Amino acid sequence: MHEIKESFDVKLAEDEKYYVPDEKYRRTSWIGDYQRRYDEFLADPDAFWNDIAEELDWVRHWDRVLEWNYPYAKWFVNARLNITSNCLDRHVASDRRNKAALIWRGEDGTERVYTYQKLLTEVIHFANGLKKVGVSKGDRVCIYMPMVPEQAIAMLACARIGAVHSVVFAGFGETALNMRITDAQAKIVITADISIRRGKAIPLITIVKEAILNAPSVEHLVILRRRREPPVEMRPDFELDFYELMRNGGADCPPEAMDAEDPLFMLYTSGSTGTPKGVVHTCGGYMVGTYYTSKYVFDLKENDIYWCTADPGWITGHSYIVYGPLIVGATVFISEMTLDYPDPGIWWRLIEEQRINIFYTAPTAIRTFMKLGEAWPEKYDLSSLRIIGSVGEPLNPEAFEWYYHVIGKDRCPIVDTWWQTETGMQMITTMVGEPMRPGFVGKGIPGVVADVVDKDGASVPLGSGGFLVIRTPWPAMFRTIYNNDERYRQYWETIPGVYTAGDLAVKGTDGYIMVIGRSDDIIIISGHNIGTAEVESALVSHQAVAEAAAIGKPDPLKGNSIKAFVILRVGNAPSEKLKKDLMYHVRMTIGPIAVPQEIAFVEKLPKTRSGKIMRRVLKAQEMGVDPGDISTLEE
Ligand code: 6R9
Repeated sequence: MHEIKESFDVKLAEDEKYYVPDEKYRRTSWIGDYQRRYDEFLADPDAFWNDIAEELDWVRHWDRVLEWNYPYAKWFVNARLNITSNCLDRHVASDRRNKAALIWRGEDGTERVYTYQKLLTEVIHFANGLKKVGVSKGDRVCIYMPMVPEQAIAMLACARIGAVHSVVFAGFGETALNMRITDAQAKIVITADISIRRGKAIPLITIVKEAILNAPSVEHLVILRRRREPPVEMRPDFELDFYELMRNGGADCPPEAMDAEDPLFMLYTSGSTGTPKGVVHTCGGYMVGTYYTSKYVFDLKENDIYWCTADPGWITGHSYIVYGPLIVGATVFISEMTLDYPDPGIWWRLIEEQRINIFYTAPTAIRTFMKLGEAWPEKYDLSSLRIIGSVGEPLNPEAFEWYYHVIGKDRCPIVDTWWQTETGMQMITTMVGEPMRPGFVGKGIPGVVADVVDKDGASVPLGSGGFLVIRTPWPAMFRTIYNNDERYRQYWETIPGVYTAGDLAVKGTDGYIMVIGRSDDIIIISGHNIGTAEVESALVSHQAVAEAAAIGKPDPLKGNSIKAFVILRVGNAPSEKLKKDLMYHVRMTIGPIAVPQEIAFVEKLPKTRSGKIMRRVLKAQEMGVDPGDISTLEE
């Protein structure tokens, strides 16, 4: 998997800058005293997870919390449960029955509100509809839908009957979709006729039809018909209307009693090389892990309105739009809106209108807003915000500062959460109430033993860099890679005994962890290792720069040299002088070794659809070679 290089020295400018949140955060948060909770966990991990799991509904209690047979874990051994009982029935049986579970805002301004009762009713009907067309426990169902409530309903309906969903982000093209359908041997594909982006209808159905041409496992297409005039035509028997299927499903669908270790879903994640991997998550541990983190990391309280801007097509949407927040019983806002349509104020307007309390987004969005200027957020009242979160990429100090001051108004704690598709749940962050340090994600949450190690697995001393690992199993960990257990084991065998995340990190002198980037995103110049993200962070800290990507280019003398691609902030023009300024700026920030030899000013950077810069595409372009698998590329 990840090629492990020698450990590296980092010359961090360790400025001791912290932001200390108001004392009330610690006093009122679910987590309370982080260190005390962490010590409780360390003293007895099984008891720690046991107590969290006890807060949920189970059909059968577990015999043991954990059976760890390295690298294979069984969590909540022999327990039985259904995650939708905890997302829905549990609340419907309580005071939350009439509470809004989902509030959805479409691009055209349409708003739909689902109470917990309404959501349960629709999930049950759709689940019965799926049963009627032959879907049963263990069958794989591919969901390829835009960001509409029906996407969550389809996921939950699968979970209700024990079918394994494989959600594919609706921005993927036909080859990527076909590969995911055939690898999973999906029996049903649930889709929509169109998705709507920036006021335009994008025909999803034509992509699906191409994608299933060579996918003999597919028995039916279920189509959500959004376009009324004229409605898309259906091929009899093979194609089924989403709402017709729902109407024909009965009103009674007892939740399937799943073994805690039965698969709940699979989700493909792009390896930086090679084919995408079908990451498999199971019912029990994933439920406990996403419940615990939703409640404690976001500090969700009964009356909060929570907005995560991710698409459910990514793990962030699975864990922190659909499952986690619903298990907690929260009100989740979902919006189909792109961040700058109809104008770049739209997200802030939605926060004002909806009185959002907890907001979770990605650094790439934050940097885009930085580029667009403060005037947009300043037009709106953001005073409802209590906690703001980040995920997906390193939140560089400049983006942290901007987010903290301009959006959080120096008041809201930032939870910068490090985790992965494979981890299923948030793993490292600065818990609400703890001092925050720009550039550093923080520490392992209670329940997670995170560390930075050298290539032999020895802990690096405070103040040095190495590989980010997790030392002990956690409930929401993935259990395998679908049809490729060898690839699962590689994660645990790259550095024996621990889970190697594939990220490079630095352990600060205070134990806080800074994630530098993927370990494959490292450039070795004259024997010195430089993380692309370090160079990028330095560039972005210059007032003229909005975004930057750095790559290594082979150099006969130095091994590699750095080329940087830079997007300027509005109001700055490319010039030779600015190039020199930027080079000087990197020299002063990191040192001469990290100075890009070349800088190119660009309008756009190639990104994955989840917002991660695809440096490998830039590199291939630069070298004039084939970029390999680009199915995850944005446009
Ligand atoms: C949740 C998600 C995982 C990779 C991960 C790392 C990067 C995610 C981060 C972060 C720095 C953070 N990453 N969160 N890097 N700080 N807070 O994004 O999952 O799509 O599987 O990506 O994303 O490189 O290894 P996934």
